[in-house]
Amino acid sequence: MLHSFRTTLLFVLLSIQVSSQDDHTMHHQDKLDNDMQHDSHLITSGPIGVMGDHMHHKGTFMFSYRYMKMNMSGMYANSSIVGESEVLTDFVIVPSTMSMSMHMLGGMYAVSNDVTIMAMANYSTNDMSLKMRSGTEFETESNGFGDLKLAILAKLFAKDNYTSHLTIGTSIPTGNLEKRDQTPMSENALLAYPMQLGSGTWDPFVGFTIAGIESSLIWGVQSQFQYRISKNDMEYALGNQFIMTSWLGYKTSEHLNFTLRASFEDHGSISGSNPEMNPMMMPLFNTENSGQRRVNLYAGTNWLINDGPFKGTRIGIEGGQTVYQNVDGIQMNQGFQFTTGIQFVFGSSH
Ligand SMILES: [Cu+2]
Repeated sequence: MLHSFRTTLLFVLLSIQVSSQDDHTMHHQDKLDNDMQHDSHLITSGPIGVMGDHMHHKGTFMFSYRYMKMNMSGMYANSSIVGESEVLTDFVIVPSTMSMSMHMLGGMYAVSNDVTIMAMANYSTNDMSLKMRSGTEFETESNGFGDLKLAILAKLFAKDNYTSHLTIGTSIPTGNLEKRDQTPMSENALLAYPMQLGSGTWDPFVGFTIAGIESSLIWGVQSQFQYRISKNDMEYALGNQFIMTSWLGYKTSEHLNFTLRASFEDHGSISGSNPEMNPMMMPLFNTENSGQRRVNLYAGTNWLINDGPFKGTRIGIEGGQTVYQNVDGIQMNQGFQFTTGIQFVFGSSH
């Protein structure tokens, strides 16, 4: 993981050097500003499930709202399904299903043609149904604001038909780490790690995005690495995270495109542990059952408005399915997820 992070950085540094030596590309770059950035993050619009895939023209604001939902059911041990009864021989409680839904608000503002700043906030609701060894079933829920994210997007290099940028940011620990609910054991039980709303730490991240267009085809690749500097107040740190995703899309017109996307995620294990969570009680209280690698496939579509008073508006939807997962220990089986959202652009338009 660290290796791919270094490779990305090296690639980025080399690219900066190449583009600064290549003076005659400046003309192309101006053209690209007009074609691909101004109003038109739209022209290369990737899937709505990808964050920070584009930049904006100087003075432009963008406001976005997304809704994301994800379902999990059953348990995985390493890379195969494991039955509830098997889990219940080692633990008192087994989780059966979990659903997560998230409302995300985002803002972007282009300080210059080369620098866009971005902020994101989210509110999520997590529901989990669980079963006890005795056969009793119960449910827990947590909801609230998660961690805020701030980032700077800096343009790296661009040619006639593609553009790329570096993302540097941090998440801010605004999400609650002590969500509780009523269970058969306690009036006020602390919920498992995946039900908590934040990391509890300032987590810097760095990303690289390249996206382009080739007649009716749009494409893009984005990688991001997030690092946990320290443990939180509850004496643990979530794992570092590496995500790489790439997409391919087809424009049927200037107003509509269809996309396919694959993503690879590597979430590191939790280090330390919250002393209040009894690791013998249920798998998700045990930090040995954290850390996983997943591959997801997605299909999506974007509807784009290129003129009139709502110029720059985009409505997108994307659905996906986890097709491969390899988890450390025993964890929940991730299945279907989907994201839908709308983006509005306003401000400077030359
Ligand atoms: Cu934007």
